[in-house]
Amino acid sequence: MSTLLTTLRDLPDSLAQPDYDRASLRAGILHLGPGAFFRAHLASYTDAVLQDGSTWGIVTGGLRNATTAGQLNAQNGLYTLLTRSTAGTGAQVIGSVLRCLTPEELPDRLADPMIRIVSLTITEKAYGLDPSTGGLNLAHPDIAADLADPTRPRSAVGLIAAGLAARRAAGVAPFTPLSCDNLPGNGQVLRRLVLEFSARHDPDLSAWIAGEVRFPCTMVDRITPASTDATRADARALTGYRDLAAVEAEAFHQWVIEDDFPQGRPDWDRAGALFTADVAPYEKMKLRMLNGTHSLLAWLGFMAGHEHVRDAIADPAILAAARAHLAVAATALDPVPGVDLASYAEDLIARFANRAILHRTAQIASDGTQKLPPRVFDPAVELLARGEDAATHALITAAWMRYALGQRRDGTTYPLNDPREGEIRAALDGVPRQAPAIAQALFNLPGLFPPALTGHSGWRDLVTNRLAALL
Ligand code: CS2
Repeated sequence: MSTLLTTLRDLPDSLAQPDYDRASLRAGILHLGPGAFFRAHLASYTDAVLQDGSTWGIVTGGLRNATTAGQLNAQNGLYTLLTRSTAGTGAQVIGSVLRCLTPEELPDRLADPMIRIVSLTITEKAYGLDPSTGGLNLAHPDIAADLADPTRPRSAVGLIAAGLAARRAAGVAPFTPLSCDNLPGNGQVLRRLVLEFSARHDPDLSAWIAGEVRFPCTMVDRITPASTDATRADARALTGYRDLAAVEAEAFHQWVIEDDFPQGRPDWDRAGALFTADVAPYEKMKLRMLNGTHSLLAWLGFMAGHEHVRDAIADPAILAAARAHLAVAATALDPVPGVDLASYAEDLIARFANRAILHRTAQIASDGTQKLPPRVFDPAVELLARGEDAATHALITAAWMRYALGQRRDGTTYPLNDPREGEIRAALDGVPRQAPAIAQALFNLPGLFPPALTGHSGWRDLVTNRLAALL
């Protein structure tokens, strides 16, 4: 048995594998964030359109470490995507990724005129967004470092600004940045951050970006648990090759993209993506219904001792809370073209319950300070403004507060995995383990809760009461 997936020639016939000529592909996309979600989503959509003769290849790279680069490059960019359902596990070899760049290689490659799209899956916390203003968080360590020295960017925003500056200087048309992270109005957010960043050291560049560069919004969806030894073992069993970059995902996938690509784009619609003029209704639906309920399942489930989402949702009390939240979340949405929200909610329950997907509650429970504003706080503010009680949103907030204590009922501790973990621990240090005191300490975290929530005594009381019950 070969040790690495270096060639497709000898793969078993039963395996779905690229049947296009990889040598004819040209890197037109540079993707920041080569993690599992990218490999299960954008790279898979791109792979699917390559079967139709497209030549859009991808180079990818992370801003931090080069581990994935080593793994993917040793396999020629090829990796296995496992699709898991209760009917079984399918394997497909994805061929759209040509190379994984090291962090040092990224800046020069952004200036390459062949690169026409710079896509991102970097997670919410890596944007350097201040949720209280919607603008740049100057205290974000990478943003601060890049503002001090924009020539050696560490942040995605700094890197994109540097890449656009290099293209402007060289007279090369700009690339189109494409955010694929779970932020409402992700393209608009990225645009504002890049403009604010560049305005601080080069106002002319900022004005040029404002006039020349498009930042389409997207809604991305595919449940993709972190890869484990079981992913790699199953990939090996199904393909015959040891694959260190294998990923696994559910069968469902969805991608809605604002169609605004002046330098061109792959025909991702041929692989099922929806191009539209307005992504916002889809984005809100997905963030508030899928991700909001995911967070509920993660925090309540984790505290109840459920390791995986599929087990959390099999717990009748948690299932009832999830259903209640989905029903309320649907009322705080604009109509979504072609979507029946009640069926969407039922489909979500079935996806969460998928027994073949081992999605750890601890994974989704991470980064709460980044996930709460778009998933829970924004819709709660809207509901309260309409005179409704946002009680399920209060329950999710209370579940996060319980989780933020970092300690299980039996006294064992766990890391919060949140960029504000240090601040949370400091805020709770010495606070009595009683709901009013804990809630007060967390409500006071600077810039986290919108004033419309902390100023609403009825909603604060609901959160405190739910937290008391959870304690
Ligand atoms: C999850 C998402 O980790 C999380 O917070 O809610 O990663 C979710 O699985 C994806 O957005 C599904 O498309």
